[in-house]
Amino acid sequence: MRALTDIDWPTWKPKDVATLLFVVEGSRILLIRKKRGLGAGKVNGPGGRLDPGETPIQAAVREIGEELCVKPFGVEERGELAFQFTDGYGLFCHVFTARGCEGEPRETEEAIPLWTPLDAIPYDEMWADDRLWIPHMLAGRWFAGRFIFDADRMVDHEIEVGDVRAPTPPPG
Ligand code: 6U4
Repeated sequence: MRALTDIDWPTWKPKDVATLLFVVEGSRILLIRKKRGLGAGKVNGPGGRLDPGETPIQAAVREIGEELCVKPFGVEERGELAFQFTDGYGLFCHVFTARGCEGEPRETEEAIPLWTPLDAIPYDEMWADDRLWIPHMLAGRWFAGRFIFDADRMVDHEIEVGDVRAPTPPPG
């Protein structure tokens, strides 16, 4: 499959469900340099796959705790992303923001913290889709994206943007 139209989205099931959580505090955003896992070496938000029995928000809070040793507050879900890879792997991702975090972010085995000015987000070092939806997230809009990736090359995409959450439930 090479295009969004090759997929029957109403019956699409991801292999994994994951999270991203961006602490946005004043004019800065907390990013990470990811040291291992999917996207190792890239700049991204803290996050990872859900453990069995976890809700997405529980997973998002746990992951940023494990990766950066901080506890976020004012966490809200802001969007959702569906990634289908051409090798067959599929990942659904819940995206959250937080108003702040308790503790000073620390480097761990998984990630290096990067407090980044909002006007200097290093999109060239991030997944190709991030530049398409992070600006909507920062503007307070709800977004829902679908993407086809061939390894780390984005080969097709679509993004719906709105003021409120779309009524369709996420898969998984
Ligand atoms: P391990 O190493 O088993 O702990 P885990 O942290 O569970 O892994 P990981 O990091 O391997 O999961 O992969 C999931 C993460 O990758 C999620 O936080 C979402 C992120 N991710 C994957 N594709 C992405 C993409 N195209 N754009 C993006 N984040 C992506 O912004």
